[in-house]
Amino acid sequence: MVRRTAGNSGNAVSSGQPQPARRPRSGKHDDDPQPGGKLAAYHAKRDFARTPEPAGNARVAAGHDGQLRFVVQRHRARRRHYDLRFEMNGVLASWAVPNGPTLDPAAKRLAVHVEDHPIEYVDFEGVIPAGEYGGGDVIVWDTGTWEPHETDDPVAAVAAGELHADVTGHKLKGRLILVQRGRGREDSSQWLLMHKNDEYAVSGWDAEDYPQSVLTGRTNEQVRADPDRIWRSDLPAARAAIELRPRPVPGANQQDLAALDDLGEAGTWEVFGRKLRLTNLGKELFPARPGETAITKRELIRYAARIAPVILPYLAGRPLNMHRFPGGAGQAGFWNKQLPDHAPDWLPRWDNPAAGRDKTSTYLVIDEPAALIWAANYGALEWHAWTARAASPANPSYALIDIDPGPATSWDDVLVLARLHRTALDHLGVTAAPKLTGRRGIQIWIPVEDGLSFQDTRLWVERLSKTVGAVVPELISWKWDVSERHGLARLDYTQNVSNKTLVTPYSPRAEPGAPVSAPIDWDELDDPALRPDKFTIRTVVDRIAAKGDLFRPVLRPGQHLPPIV
Ligand SMILES: [Mn+2]
Repeated sequence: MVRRTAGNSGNAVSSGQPQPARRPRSGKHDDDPQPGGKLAAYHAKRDFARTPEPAGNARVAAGHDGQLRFVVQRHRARRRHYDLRFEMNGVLASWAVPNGPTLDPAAKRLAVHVEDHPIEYVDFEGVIPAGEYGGGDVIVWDTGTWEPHETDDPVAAVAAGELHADVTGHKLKGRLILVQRGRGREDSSQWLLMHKNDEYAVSGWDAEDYPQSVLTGRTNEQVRADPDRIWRSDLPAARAAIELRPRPVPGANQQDLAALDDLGEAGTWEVFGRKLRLTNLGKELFPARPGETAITKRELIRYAARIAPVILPYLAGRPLNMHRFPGGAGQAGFWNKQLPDHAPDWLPRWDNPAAGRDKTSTYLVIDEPAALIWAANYGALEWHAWTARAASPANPSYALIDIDPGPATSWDDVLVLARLHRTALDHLGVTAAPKLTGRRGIQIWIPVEDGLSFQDTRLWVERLSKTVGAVVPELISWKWDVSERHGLARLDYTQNVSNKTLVTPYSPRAEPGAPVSAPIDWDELDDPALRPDKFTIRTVVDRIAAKGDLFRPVLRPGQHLPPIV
């Protein structure tokens, strides 16, 4: 029924030639930095002052393993349709498919060949304003990698009117076949899209039965209601997706907070659907910074109640190590992992099946906001959740880069190291988010794909950090022993290990003024006013209201860690 594509065009490679195992991405560095050529039609239709769509003049981040990407977007414009896009020659060749792609081998779908889109569109999800071209909502309905079948010149295959694509997506798998209708006629934009009757074929399969974004789990309706991300086309693709507008911080409401203020030294507070017995509310837990007042336990609990909905995605499902300072931050603290017997029954918890005889057996898991209030009342000034989920304790969700300053390391040195990591991660095309520790350092978290071991993340971070460290050997020591480091900084890849934790974003630190481990925008590394303990429990909620939660990129689907050579 369908002819082979290779060899139909003068540019195509003969089908008799062996196929490369993996085709290197072509056009990674566009010859034309202002891509007027390939993207002229795309640019002509859009006003980038109005639409959040990517302009496509960003540096293009390297793909993973040099594999070609594809995306299918569900787009509710004047008419609902699916946009099927294949990466080739540095752009996304695109078709609009009114009824969507299918795994049904009996179906033939109309597919209208439309203008090439920029590579950055592969990750675009959001709302195009009414009145603009394509006005409506867009989700990333499916995405993954693809390989052209029996050719290594997909551009020529498209020019010849027939493309066979082996796709590996979340929803779509197997071979998609695109054939141009009425070749040689004037209207050549109409194509047919089919699925080969291969092992992935499913009769009667309908795209509309799978309405959620594979990127964020959201439906088109949810994106329309809360279009929270846009593309910053001036940033590398791996970190160009940012909050479209500040998100409300739906913590405890004014009435709840007023009730907390009205409690005396102790009392029962009803919040987030739970009744909590609070004690010693007037106690000073954090010494004052110069010119400020000390911070009481009531103020810490108030902060926990306001930040809980923001911080919950970073804590939920993860065993929590509590750094407790019952005497306040001015006195020595200790690690408390074991949930005490007196903890109320409703507190979410996890029994570690691998716990040894004298090891912690039951951990607190902050699966609901009230659990954080309980921890704060229990004297947990710092909240350190596991890198792995309780459901899969041997598999980290994040790779962690810990820029751990030594006594001789200046803040400028820390910034130099953080910027070098930024450059390296950009180069690798890896999405990551930085945060201040609230003390002296900076950490970088990288969401990783399911199934990696701690050894995988540790070795990868070691390789990355040693590569970075080699650029500035005068700043770095690799010695274990603090006394042998001569005050130099350490890039502590060994934090990538089971049951080791780094402070959770937005956790307070047990220091005067209650600084928090605040996520930052990558650009803030260039802000001369940035300090590692700049934001406190008194200021960070307003910062989130203004800038959004800058750490959300780590909640996106995990990534394959590309080889570092
Ligand atoms: Mn569209």
